[in-house]
Amino acid sequence: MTLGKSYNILRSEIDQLLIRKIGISGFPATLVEPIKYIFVNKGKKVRAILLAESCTLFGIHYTKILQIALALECIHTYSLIHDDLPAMDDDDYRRGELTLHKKYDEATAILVGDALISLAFELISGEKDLSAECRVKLINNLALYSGGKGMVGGQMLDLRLNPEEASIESIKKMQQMKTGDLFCFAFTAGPIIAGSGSDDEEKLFEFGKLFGLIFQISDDLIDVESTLTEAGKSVNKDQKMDKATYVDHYGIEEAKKLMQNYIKEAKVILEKYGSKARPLITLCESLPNRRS
Ligand code: GRG
Repeated sequence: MTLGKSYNILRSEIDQLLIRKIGISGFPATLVEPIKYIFVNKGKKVRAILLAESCTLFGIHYTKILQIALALECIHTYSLIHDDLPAMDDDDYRRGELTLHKKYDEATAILVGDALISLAFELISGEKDLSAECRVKLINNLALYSGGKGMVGGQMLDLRLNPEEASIESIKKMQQMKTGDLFCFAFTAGPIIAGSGSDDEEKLFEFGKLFGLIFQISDDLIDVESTLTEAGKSVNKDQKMDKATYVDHYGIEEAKKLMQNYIKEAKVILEKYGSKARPLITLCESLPNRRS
């Protein structure tokens, strides 16, 4: 994924803002330290970048939306912390280091996740540069996209989906909720902050859904291709855990074709934004080649 140096400043500013905010949050040191451990200099911060690019479409500079972008990364990070817990995926490593519950303990991991959820809503509600109406809309969207109707609901469907019986419609729905909905928040934030109207919101919502599917397929492909054995057979974590994925359902080559079709569809949606959409198009096109 082309998320190289051009976005390093944004990533670093998100990290610095988090450090400042938790420094004055009144959180005990026993929360501050693990939050920094899992967040600072970790992860691609792709959702923050996409939110910034959604704002670019409407001529809004990223420095104006840092607090909203940080809120989104807080929600995403909480989801990964909780996803790694023994009751869910039971993972030992995340972002190249020990998962939070392995580095600290399960109670800390649960509470850090909880604190990040509340912090996200505190950040948006406290963004004084945005109108009250805009803040409420963003808060409402983040609650919907990250909650039972969105990411959390998708995670629940995922836990219960039987890969042997799962239809492609049920896999698509689960992936869109689990992974796609946070992207939808990122992409619809631009038109909401710009106050550009429901047509742009709807278009970028559709774009977010497609981006989520492309991202998820590329994620599945990273999993499968990084675990291919010499005999050409793959047993990855999702298969071991009986998870339903696109790649499992279609096979590697068909999944790749599907991903290219989604990219074409996604690019059509961006046509109306002309050259301002170039960075988003480049990001989309780079997804099939990403390795992390
Ligand atoms: C536990 C409430 C709850 C939700 C978990 C998103 C999620 C829902 C679980 C993660 C499972 C997973 C690996 C999904 C694939 C797509 C995805 C979200 C990958 C990780 O996102 P990246 O690549 O991670 O943006 P970084 O570390 O770069 O932030």
